[in-house]
Amino acid sequence: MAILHPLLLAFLLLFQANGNEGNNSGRFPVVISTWPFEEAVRAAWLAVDGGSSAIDAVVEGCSACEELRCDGTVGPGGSPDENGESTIDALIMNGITMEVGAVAAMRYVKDGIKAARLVMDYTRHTLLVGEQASAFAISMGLPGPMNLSSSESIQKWTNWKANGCQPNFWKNVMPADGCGPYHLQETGNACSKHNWIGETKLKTSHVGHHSHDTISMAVIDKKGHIAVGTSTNGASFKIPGRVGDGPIAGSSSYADDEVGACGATGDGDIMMRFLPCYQVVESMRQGMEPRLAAKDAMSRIARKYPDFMGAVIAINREGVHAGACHGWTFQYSVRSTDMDDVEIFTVVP
Ligand code: SD4
Repeated sequence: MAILHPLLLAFLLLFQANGNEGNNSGRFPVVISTWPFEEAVRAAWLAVDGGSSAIDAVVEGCSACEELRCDGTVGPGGSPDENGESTIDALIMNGITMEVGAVAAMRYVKDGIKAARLVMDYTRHTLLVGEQASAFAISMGLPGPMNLSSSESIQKWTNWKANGCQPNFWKNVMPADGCGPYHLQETGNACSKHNWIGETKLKTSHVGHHSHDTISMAVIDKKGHIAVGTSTNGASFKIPGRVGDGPIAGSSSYADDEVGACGATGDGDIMMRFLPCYQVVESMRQGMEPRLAAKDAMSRIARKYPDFMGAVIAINREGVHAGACHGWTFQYSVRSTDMDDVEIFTVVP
């Protein structure tokens, strides 16, 4: 084994300390999650430290967040769409087999991650959507149908209506600053159709600084197997039928036992165009450290959409973790064997 020069060693240690990166010294299990969702991480930790598989622990952790309605925006009762309804996007991925189960725009069923797992375990499909996803989940034993609204989501929606349905996700339509129904804009000017960069800049991110709407969690179990999961009720005031990055493998999360895992949060309409978590895992496969892989995935998006808000967490199969973000300050939670409890890491753009 090569012996490091003491100066080089000191430099490496300093670099690590400044890099929003933690080293788990290769000891498992590890749980990592977007945002300071401590209770969710504790629930996953309790399971995996007790000997559960990474997949089971992801279900425990994300379910805890759905039940607690972390930040009011995971699980039922958050992020109303234009009709005031909350729907659920969720995904689970097994890093051993690369199996994925996901549900998108699921109505009337609150248990997103459990529904995703049912898709993975009991079908040959990857993604079920809308009311048919709800019917599937209920037929497989999950509670429903039920109303997913809460007094908070109804209040939020009422305020939005009173504010002329602003902000919203429409572009190039009339009325430009009121509620629908919306119609195609009569431009009479062929050039305006091509003004998409101006459009993108004008419509700054709908993901607010305080809407930490997504839990994305990765777990490495005692055997070193890796799983990830995501659960969210998506973007507030979305056009009904909108599916975000949450149920898209490689976008909101991705895992491969041979490499590591990634989870994402932020403006899913933009992020899903870049598959940032696939990018992170593939960069790590090529030898990139988690910190650089995470930063690289963010900067690929920022080059095209400088105003987007998003963040990723990355963890390699040795348990080295990092986060990177753009457009907001981001926090993520970790529990590993060298910690007494969940620790929160802060990442600046
Ligand atoms: C979405 N990515 O549906 C989610 C929202 C989110 O922090 O993560 N907000 O676009």
